[in-house]
Amino acid sequence: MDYYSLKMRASQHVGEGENSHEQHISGAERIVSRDSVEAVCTAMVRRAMTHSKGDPDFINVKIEKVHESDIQILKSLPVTRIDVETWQEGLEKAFGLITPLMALRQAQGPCDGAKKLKEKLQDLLRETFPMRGAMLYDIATGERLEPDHARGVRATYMDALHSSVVGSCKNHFNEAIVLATKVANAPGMVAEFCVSDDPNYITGYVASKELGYVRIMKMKELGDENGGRIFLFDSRKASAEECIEYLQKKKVLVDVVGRT
Ligand code: PML
Repeated sequence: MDYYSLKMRASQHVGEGENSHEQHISGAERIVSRDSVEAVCTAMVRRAMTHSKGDPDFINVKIEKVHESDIQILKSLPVTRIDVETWQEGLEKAFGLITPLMALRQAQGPCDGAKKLKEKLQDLLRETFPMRGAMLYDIATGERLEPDHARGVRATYMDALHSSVVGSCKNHFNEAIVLATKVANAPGMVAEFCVSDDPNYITGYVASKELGYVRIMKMKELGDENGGRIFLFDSRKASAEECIEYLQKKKVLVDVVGRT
């Protein structure tokens, strides 16, 4: 059976003169069978036209045929959740899960190693706020590996297997578990750290093949527009090119099992 990849992005023109630019409003992507293409396309346009960020000036929908033999099927990462009282506590939990994985990098002093890594991670997270895509950070060298630092790296060409729902609203969890599963399977990937950039969505996650998908129910203050993704990568295990090629080109369908 042949599949089709559908991608939608909508933007709005903001500013005047030299300061004018296109601002992202909404985006979505699916990989579906031929008979769902029309309905999914309609739902994507509806999503773009009804977004809380405002009316789009520009909607781009791209539809491409995908051969079944080019698709990799993955089982979703196991999901666990951590409930916290405050977003500060949530961030602490996330840092606590991720820093030991970064510590593989180099011999850190036993006392201040974890503290330094946490500070590093906090700095990196701040750097992701203005980026559209994710940061690709090499834990072996401490370097950022995105070809374009302002844009970052985007994981794309993925969907949930057997997903028949044609929703016009974004479902953060459903989209994130698919993305995180693809990312965790990329060559050389160590872990992912994600804080949503939706001001109305405060749940975030950390994920890796070893950790699974760990939902942390509060990771920022409600109303805060800042969010971002860090892909922690190990250049001793794969090349950045291989990893980026997989994230941006490989077609993946994720068999999503369970939810917490
Ligand atoms: C996003 O879509 O903005 C990121 C969502 C991250 C958390 C999803 C969840 O597990 O609820």
